Amino acid sequence: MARIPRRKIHGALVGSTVSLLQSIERAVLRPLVMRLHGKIERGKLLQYNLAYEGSPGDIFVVTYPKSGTTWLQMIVYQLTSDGAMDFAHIDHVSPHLEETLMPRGRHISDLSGTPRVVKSHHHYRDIPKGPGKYIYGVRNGLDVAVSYYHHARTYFPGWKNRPLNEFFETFMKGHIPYGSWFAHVSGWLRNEDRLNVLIVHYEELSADLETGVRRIADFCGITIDPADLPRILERCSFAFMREHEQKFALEGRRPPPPAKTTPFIRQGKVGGWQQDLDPRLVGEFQKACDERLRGSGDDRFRVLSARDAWQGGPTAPVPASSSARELDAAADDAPRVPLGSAG
Ligand code: PPS
Repeated sequence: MARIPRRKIHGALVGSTVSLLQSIERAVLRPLVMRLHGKIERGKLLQYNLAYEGSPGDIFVVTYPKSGTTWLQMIVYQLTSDGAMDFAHIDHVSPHLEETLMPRGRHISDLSGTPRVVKSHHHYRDIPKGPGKYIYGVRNGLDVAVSYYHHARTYFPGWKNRPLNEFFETFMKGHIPYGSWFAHVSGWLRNEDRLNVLIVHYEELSADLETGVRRIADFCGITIDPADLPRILERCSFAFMREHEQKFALEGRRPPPPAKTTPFIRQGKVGGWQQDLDPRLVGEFQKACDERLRGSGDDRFRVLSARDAWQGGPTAPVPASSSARELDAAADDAPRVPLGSAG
């Protein structure tokens, strides 16, 4: 029988040890490190939130990304000031909690403006809680997904030339900054801690900006001087905000992305998804909507899905079925990556 050279045996042993160690790294160490990282991040968040001494005057503008956050920031700014456009970026008048304040160790109590207005994309469980006012903006999930895709193409490394279908699947899995849209929306609409939340639909603002603005003003305890109304409506219009794009786009507060193909104030349409998404994906989304958002049998989630159009009327908090709650808790563990670093 021919002898196998020792070098070969040695080589084979080293090879299999390396691949065993790689498998252990992939299957055990990496997930462990990620989980540990997640726990540290949660600890930091908890610490930050515990330091928050809420004030009834505080206003939080909260959304899942691409749901009309900037529009709401502009509405609140126009309502709470003389509306001058002398700010360099909207972030200077209502800073982004997790991208501008937290990383610099700045607290809401460090803000000097009155009222203190903060933007956040936090899930319900992560938001600093207090007696302030929380304006939660929601938008039909299909329009959110398409808008997020354009955002990803511009701001996320590696997405410039990837197709919408691929992004949509990633969106459905919640493997993007801020995780699952379904978990985000249902957590906020459920409002289990009974925060002072006003739900504002993107579709509602789009159908009748004046009524939407008045509803937000009422919620914030602001009386609109009739002389100011034309200015507020004009400055919150799509055309005006597009004209001042640099005061709203992400690159207003960081270097411009190399792959900017689409304006930040992009299209501003309701139902734009109908031109872009193929029916199979819409079907998947609708099924998930039925399971995750309508699990309670409550129709107030309807406007967010593919089938239904905006019917008008305010949205009240919604109880969820226990299965919807479990799904949300699982999705809530999605990595929290800043929208800016990834996009
Ligand atoms: S971000 O990056 O999460 O803060 O983005 P966000 O501001 O939430 O959402 C961006 C979308 O909002 C649209 N937008 C408007 N629509 C109508 N009227 C006005 N005034 C307005 N301002 C912003 C913006 O165009 C993005 O939607 P899409 O569908 O991409 O156009």
